[in-house]
Amino acid sequence: MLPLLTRIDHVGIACRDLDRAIGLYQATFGLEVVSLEVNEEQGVREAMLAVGDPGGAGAGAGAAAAGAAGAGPAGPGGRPGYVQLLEPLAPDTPVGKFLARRGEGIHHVGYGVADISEALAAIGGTGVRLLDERPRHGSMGASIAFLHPADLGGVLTELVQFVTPA
Ligand code: CMX
Ligand code: CO
Repeated sequence: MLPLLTRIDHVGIACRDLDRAIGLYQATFGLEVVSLEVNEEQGVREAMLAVGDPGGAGAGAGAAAAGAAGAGPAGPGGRPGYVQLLEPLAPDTPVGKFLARRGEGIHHVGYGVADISEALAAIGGTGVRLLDERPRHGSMGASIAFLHPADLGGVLTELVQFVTPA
């Protein structure tokens, strides 16, 4: 069996105050925000901060896009790793419930896959429960899907297929 996971894409971190968390990661590590989005479907306001060179000259969203297109010294697939900071839009959302139950901290790990539909079919065949039967819309235009933490040693796991801009 081929390895389905191509790389570690991001670590998802639940926080109560996104702006404060961004400030902490900037002040402590000098990381830069390359994407700031609201994802209503996932119930979050979120920031992606690139770890490593986001793809060459300059920084910011443009550099991240260049990295995503394969122009920079990023990982396989041309995308750097990220810290994903997640603030819930409401208490009754995955991150809102997580904060109430466990407090701030690591919420999930996102792994790169080459073909998310194929990966879901293969993983579903192992008996691990899919939280998403079909891919959903994730940050920076990616296709994402989640796997149940109870079947993966308590780790909420996300698959990420980054769609290279045309
Ligand atoms: N990691 C590990 N375990 C988790 C978890 C997490 N992030 N979130 C919840 N759980 C556990 C709880 O601890 C609890 O376990 P116990 O019953 O053993 O105590 C159990 O799951 C149920 O907890 P819950 O609060 O009732 O949560 P739900 O069952 O309603 O939902 C989950 C849990 C994982 C199915 C839901 O959060 C989900 O569908 N997540 C996927 C979507 C998501 O997280 N989106 C936000 C991120 C978006 C992005 O990355 O772009
Ligand atoms: Co994520």
